Amino acid sequence: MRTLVVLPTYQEAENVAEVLRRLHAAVPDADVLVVDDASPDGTAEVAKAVGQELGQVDVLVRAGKAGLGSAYRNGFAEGMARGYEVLVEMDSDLSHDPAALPSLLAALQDGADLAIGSRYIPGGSIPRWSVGRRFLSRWGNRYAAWALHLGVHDATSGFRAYRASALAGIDLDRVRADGYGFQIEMAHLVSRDGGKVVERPIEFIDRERGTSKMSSRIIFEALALDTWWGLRDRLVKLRRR
Ligand SMILES: Nc1nc2c(ncn2[C@@H]2O[C@H](COP(=O)(O)OP(=O)(O)OP(=O)(O)O)[C@@H](O)[C@H]2O)c(=O)[nH]1
Ligand SMILES: [Mg+2]
Repeated sequence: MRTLVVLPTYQEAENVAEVLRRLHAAVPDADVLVVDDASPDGTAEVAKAVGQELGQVDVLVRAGKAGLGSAYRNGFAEGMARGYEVLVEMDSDLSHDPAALPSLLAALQDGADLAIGSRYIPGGSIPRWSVGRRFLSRWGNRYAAWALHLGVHDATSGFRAYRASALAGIDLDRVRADGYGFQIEMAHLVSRDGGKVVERPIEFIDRERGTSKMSSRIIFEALALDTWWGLRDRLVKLRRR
């Protein structure tokens, strides 16, 4: 299946070269689209230079920092227009090991529409997270699964592969959420449309270099949106009765 890995970057000059090299080694047939938001640290230049050397790497530079969800919406639209059959989401801070990507792609070959790299199924792990962060992520996920009737243990994971045909039914311009909320919203939309969502275990490595762009705003956005979508779904069902 023709595969495009969409790699959003903001201030990842220290990580992007290694991510691209490891991706190339793990999935030599896949193409890569780096979506960089004009990172002041020169991430795009590093990506272009390594891309020249490896091949199959395009770099889309946007005007300024517009958020993770927006970068994926852009990258997916571009990939669909170019006719890719599979679109992959992955962080570019080495938290997601490219070596795990073949197992996600194999799940799509086996018929899944969305394969999520999961920390919360047997075999999955987050070795270096603090108790506080673990708690927030685990319970945030439990809440999202409950509010949205999602049969998924790790709906906030940003390491995943989509079948393009499953994305085609989703109006990406109407997907509004940005961080964790974006991941939850996309899983919700694929499964609501009858898509088959599966999870495969991953080990999530905490970033070693560069700085986090995660904020409390992103966490509250996700919790508020889960609640709103859950209530909306229930209202729609009630009205249909
Ligand atoms: N293009 C683009 N990429 C972004 C933006 N915000 C974050 N990213 C990228 O999205 C990925 C995830 O962001 P992180 O800052 O690592 O967020 P996180 O993984 O939840 O937090 P950490 O635990 O600190 O790594 C990274 O590859 C970032 O470079 C943005 O506004 N635009
Ligand atoms: Mg990260």
